[in-house]
Amino acid sequence: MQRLKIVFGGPMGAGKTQAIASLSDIPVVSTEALNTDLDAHAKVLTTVGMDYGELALDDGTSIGLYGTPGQERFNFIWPILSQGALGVILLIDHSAEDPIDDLERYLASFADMYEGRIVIGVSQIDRRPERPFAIYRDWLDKKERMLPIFPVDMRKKEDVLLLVESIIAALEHES
Ligand SMILES: Nc1nc2c(ncn2[C@@H]2O[C@H](COP(=O)(O)OP(=O)(O)OP(=O)(O)O)[C@@H](O)[C@H]2O)c(=O)[nH]1
Ligand SMILES: [Mg+2]
Repeated sequence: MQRLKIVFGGPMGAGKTQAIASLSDIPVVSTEALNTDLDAHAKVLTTVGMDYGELALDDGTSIGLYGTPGQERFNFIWPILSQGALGVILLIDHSAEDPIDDLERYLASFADMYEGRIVIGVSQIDRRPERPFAIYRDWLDKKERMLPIFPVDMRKKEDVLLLVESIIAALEHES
């Protein structure tokens, strides 16, 4: 059986762990610890190693879902987890102080070490509805980065699936 891998990256609180919990067919293995960096994000738990889940597609293909820790002090883990991945889903927290700065920094890190397909999901839009979604498109256009980008809520399985399918569709298109 073919074994495929998709990685979730992005800042603290964007919803990487939640995304895998929403989509996985198996109980998720996660490495969460008490968050001691409350300045970066107020949530109680944060990933300190990785999350792992699995998704079976209709054709029997099984996809391994890997979540990275968002804190930049763990950035040495990002390239290790991204090795051999079909694609990276970069999640951005729309309600963060400066989500464009997050996009710029995390995209630079992931694009630097990973040559494959990258898809962007912007979560937490409901928590900051007055901020326009167009800021991301405008920034990507300005930087001439033609990456697919979607507004998503990681608590919704169909939204996570949309991101995964966008990576798979791109691969089918390429092959
Ligand atoms: N309101 C709202 N909450 C969301 C949305 N997407 C995810 N969440 C919630 O936001 C929180 C995100 O937390 P995590 O999934 O732990 O974030 P993470 O990206 O794994 O963070 P680190 O492991 O610390 O890097 C969870 O409680 C989710 O349920 C969204 O679109 N709107
Ligand atoms: Mg996490």
